[in-house]
Amino acid sequence: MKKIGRLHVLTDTVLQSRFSHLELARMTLKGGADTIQFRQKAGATREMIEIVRQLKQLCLDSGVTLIVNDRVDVAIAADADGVHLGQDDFPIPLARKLLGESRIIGGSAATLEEAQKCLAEGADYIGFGPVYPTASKADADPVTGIKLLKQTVETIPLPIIAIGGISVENAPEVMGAGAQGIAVISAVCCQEDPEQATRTLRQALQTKTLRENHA
Ligand code: TZP
Ligand code: MG
Repeated sequence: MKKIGRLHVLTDTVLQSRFSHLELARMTLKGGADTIQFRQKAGATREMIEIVRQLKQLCLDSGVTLIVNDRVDVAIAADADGVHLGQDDFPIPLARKLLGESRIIGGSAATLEEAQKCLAEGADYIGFGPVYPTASKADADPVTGIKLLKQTVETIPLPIIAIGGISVENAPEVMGAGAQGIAVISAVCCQEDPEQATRTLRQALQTKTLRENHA
């Protein structure tokens, strides 16, 4: 199985339209993203497969993991490394049957109970949040806050990737709560320079690691 990275960039072409999925991936790979998640809620399936195929080649060249949001069919067709599934999406146990053991399945959770359900169903990691308020998801669950993130990290024996309103300012707090990493949309895709924004976020994650190492 490919690595579940620490800095997941969700490519978004709705909140911003300056950059395509491929352009975002190219820039953020240069900036140090170690997981790219293709996230597109609408559009032609064939186009999605073609985009994800191209993303796969980019990610392969960089040794980076490629996840597809929602669409198990697109992930299989384009040979992505895994999928990310919300509570109302394709059920995790059925996705596992189709994808096998070697592909990554991430599950979304906004409560400890949902995280427990993802674990029981066989998820490989959990996207937990929104930890902070976010304007990027219309139907976002209520904000979890940092305390519930920490409790989930302590209870659920899976990598926890924090999501929702994560920025360079609050990333250290999230990592301090024990998250394996972060997943972002606006902190990268909606910035003037997505490559530099990714680099800065990467540094914010590493700062914490260095501090830990010296503790
Ligand atoms: N799931 C929970 S919050 C969220 C998703 C997809 C949106 C994250 O976007 P941002 O801009 O990083 O808050
Ligand atoms: Mg979903």
